Amino acid sequence: MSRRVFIGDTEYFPGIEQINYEGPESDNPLAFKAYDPARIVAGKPMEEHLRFAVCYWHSFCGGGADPFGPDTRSPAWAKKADPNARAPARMDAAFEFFTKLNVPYWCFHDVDIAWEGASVEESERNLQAMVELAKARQQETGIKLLWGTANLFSNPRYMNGAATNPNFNVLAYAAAQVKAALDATVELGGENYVFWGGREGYASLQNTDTKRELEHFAMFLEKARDYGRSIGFKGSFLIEPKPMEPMYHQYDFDAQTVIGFLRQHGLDRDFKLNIEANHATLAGHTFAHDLRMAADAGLLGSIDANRGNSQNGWDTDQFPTDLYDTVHAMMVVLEAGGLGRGGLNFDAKLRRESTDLEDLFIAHIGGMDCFARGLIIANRITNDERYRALKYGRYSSFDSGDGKRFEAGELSLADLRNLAATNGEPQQLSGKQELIENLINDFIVRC
Ligand code: XLS
Ligand code: NI
Ligand code: NI
Repeated sequence: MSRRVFIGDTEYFPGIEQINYEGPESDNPLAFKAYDPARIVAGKPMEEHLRFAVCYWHSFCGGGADPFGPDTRSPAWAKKADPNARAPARMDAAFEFFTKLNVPYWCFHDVDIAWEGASVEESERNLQAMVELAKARQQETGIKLLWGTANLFSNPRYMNGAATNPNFNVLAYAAAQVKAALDATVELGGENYVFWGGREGYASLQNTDTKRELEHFAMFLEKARDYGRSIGFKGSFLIEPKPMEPMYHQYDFDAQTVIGFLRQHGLDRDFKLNIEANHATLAGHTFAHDLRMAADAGLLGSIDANRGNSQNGWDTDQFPTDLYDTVHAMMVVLEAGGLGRGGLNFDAKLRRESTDLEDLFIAHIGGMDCFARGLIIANRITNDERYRALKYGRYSSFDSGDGKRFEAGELSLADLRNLAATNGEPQQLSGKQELIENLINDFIVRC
């Protein structure tokens, strides 16, 4: 018996059936080669490690437009002129896609699923209507919400920022949007709520009181946290760092900047980080670096999975296909004990030139397989005795004796000086970087 894989009255991806795992030998472009949801890795099923989500904005609102030309795709769900008809059609298409792809989660901004009205009340009503439809679709399909968020960067009113806008009335308007988006997230059982500070930053230091803006930002987050908790939101609030674009400088520059900010304002009990690969690279780091900094702080919340392009310096939001990158990312995730209530959201878009309906499936399948392989390989590496000895064995001088006493805070600077004088010139210990790199490549090839 074939399972019904589309929702509502229209099939938006005709000719595409349920995507299944067919194994590494399959040459079917519409099948998983590595992502086998039920396969046990490190004691739990792959789907529980990876918790994949599809993002609504790129996949169902974007059509390929760039600053030099319009959309190149016009799928059936985007063709209806009346937003009252377009928004539900888009949602049915989205839930058909999630179901056929077999992802457990989705993510959205308020304005992706509903359209802004002429007043706060009208926008709230539009959103509520679409939340009701989304709730019904979630119940029919079993697909869940990884996170919701408010778009506080597209509307021209936010050109000077939202929570950091010099105009209080804009800040209040942003708060209205966040309140409604939090209501929507809670109504849909969302596991997290995201803040990406798109225009929370500045274009010119000359006209900006950065100190005051950052204080407003912290106060705004505090009030959002209090409201979320008051309506029963139990999940994590997440900040998604990004150093620039659209602003010349954004306050949530990178993981370490955000960690410092959260701790400074006592927000680190409720807020964690949503690390996006391409944002980390824009900040001059690797994806794994920002994951590692968040994990070390105990604040790794969730991941926006994509990749940039090393030849240019902007947020290209490509689908992740670089195995080396996903292996390193999953090493951090496994060593951190997993993503908890977070997941892997494909904040990625098709290239403008990819215009077939099936391309959206192919792109996600590639990304899911890339992370599934990354997980399998990372699990083998992180359990390998040679890897562990090379990485953790380097610190063995702190495991006993004076090193251990130092870690316990028992040695003063003068004590350290005296030990140096007694022990003499330290023996050099090789970092063995090439050996560990070779080991990782051997694991990748043998997978
Ligand atoms: C943009 C961001 C955005 C957030 C959600 O660069 O990645 O899509 O994930 O607002
Ligand atoms: Ni993102
Ligand atoms: Ni991005």
